Amino acid sequence: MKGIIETTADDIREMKVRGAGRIARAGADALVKYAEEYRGNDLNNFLKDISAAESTILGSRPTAVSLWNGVRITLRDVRSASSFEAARESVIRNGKEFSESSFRAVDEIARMGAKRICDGDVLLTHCNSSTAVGVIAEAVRQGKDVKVYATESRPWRQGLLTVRDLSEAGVDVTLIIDSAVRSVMKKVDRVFVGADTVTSSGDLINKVGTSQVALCAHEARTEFNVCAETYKFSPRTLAGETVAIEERDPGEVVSPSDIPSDVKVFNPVFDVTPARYIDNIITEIGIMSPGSVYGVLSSRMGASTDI
Ligand code: RI2
Repeated sequence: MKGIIETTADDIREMKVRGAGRIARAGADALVKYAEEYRGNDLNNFLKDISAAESTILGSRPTAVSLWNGVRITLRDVRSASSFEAARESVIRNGKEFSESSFRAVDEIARMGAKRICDGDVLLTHCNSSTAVGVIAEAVRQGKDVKVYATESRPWRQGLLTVRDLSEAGVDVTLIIDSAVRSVMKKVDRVFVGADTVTSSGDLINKVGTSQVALCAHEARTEFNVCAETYKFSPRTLAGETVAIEERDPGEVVSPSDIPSDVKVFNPVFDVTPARYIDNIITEIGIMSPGSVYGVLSSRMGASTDI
């Protein structure tokens, strides 16, 4: 039987658990459970095992830095611990703290982001971001009358989750296919999307199609907002790394029997929206321009590795 680490990595890889925030919490929670249930009391063995667990979790999906930050924060004190018990305690404490602060960040973003929505606004969102949905739901909870277009988001159709979430929150929501974005954009006042990763130069990596939504918004002079907890900011890009864009199985797009055998299928999961198409990044520490991401990352990296 697989243990909590392998099961969690499989669930993330197979998208049974999905969404950048959720996978980060799942990774942290799995490490907490692993530490709680660890049998043994030797520090060196624990460090070896927790490193293997870290690699397994991080090997599940490559793009969302939230997962990397969640794991890194959970394990930030483990390698400097002076005893097995201190090491184990640090994983449990830091992992729990990360998950709790992640939920708090989503709530704070909902509160701040909702202020940017005006009564009567027409909004658009892409894919299924719990953070962006939280902002819209909070505005409606405050009594604002809004209409929302939600994209289907092929191939996984996460838009169906979004319309269900918004409908349950009492929002007037219309589902559109991804290629209808430009057709409706002139009617839209504001776009709200989530984030998998935000780079040090303020570029956004989010569900494939986000960059097309941003281009359409730019053309129509519609405000484009990114809802992102700061653990979606990538310290790795500050150090020069580029973000790997996950490619998934062609079978997610089309059944092989429906196309000639010589046809290739390209299935990238995310794309890059350049900072110049982004008006606001709504975070739990405030609403900022993409140009401010560098400062947040560098000040935090300077003081500590805590994001
Ligand atoms: P929250 C999702 O990725 C989408 O790209 C979404 O915008 C992003 O995570 C953020 O989601 P996927 O797991 O953290 O569906 O805001 O590939 O829920």
